Amino acid sequence: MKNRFGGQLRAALLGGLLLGGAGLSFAAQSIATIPALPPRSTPPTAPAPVSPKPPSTLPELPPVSPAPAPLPELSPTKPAAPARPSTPAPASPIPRAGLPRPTDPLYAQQWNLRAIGLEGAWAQLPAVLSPVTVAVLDTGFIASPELTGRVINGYDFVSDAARAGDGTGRDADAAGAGALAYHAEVVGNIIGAAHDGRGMAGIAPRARVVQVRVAGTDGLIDPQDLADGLRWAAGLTVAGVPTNPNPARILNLSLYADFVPLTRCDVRVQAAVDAVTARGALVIAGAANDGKDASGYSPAGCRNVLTVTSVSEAGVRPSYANWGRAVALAAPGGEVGHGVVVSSLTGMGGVREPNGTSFAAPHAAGVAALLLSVRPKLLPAQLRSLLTRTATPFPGGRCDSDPARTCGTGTLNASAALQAALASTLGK
Ligand SMILES: [Ca+2]
Repeated sequence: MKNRFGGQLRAALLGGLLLGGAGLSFAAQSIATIPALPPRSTPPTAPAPVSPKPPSTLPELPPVSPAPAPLPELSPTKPAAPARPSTPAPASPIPRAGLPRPTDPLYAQQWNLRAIGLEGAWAQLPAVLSPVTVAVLDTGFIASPELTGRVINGYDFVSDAARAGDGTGRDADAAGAGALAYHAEVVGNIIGAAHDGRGMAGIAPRARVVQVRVAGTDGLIDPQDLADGLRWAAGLTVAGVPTNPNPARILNLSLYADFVPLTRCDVRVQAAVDAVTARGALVIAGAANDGKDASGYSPAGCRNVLTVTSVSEAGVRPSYANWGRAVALAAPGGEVGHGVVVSSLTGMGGVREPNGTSFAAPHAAGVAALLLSVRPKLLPAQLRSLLTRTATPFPGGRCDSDPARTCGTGTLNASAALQAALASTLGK
């Protein structure tokens, strides 16, 4: 097993959290001395709510019951459209307002957003969007200015006080601690950073993000903490923990469970994934960064998980990115020296450029949030189908010269996925 405190520290940190090599280079930077974002040109507004109770509680799911009614079964392997034939949509009077091209200064460097056709997706959005909540199970809550008013301090599921770094085991404060605390912040920002003329642009800039802490300060994740965090995030009951008032329909896991062999999906994680899927939440996971078959990893190798690996800007698999039949599709995760540019409070100049499948998965989570914002009743299998069948084929039809090293159906295509969703009444 891994030595978390000696010479294997780096390897341990690369374990639970799906960081690429360059992702650690900023980990030890000072928090206090680096301004996050340029000053506002308008008067400052009230500080972001950081309590577990945000001002607008808009649960997307009905109140939890001990035995939630199961949703209709859908095979993940069947295309969504034939599974439930829909009648043609009547001509819609809803104006197509669209989101304009962001003016955020980092946007020009966000090649990853262009790579998934986001401008085409944003342009298709109607004026009125359904509220969407995404849970990020990761290093915990950071009050990111990119998510002001939309980021929720969820719950701290790290049960081992020695690894939690906050003096206690599980508690109601999910605040991140330690040098890796930026990881959840960055994942959340990729999903939902505001289009506000500052910092970066996010994929779903109106989505709400619930930060659920499952990683210790060592970056490692206990499988039971992960399983309980998954259930809680989707609004299911967890013994000894108050029910989540902001249940999420999309759960982003840029991690894998430690302390278990990497040979199959851990049964505890699988049971939790199945439970939240039945509840109507889609689990999206990074494939991990060992350059290996993802099928042995939890959750990447689990049933009902949309597993996402990385591609470079050229649209091919970086050597670190896991591959194989467990992988559903690819999204930009960058590579060493050419990562994903993001806002981060503790990054140099308020910016980081990490790489890894940690940063590929939230692309799919963000696009899934856009899909739910226009089709709020889409089921996990339908979301999965929309995302995978609309993916852009890899250059030459494969992500890697080795045909065994597959990366799913292609690279995430936000514009095509949204177009397909809007062309259907599924989930309306
Ligand atoms: Ca921004």
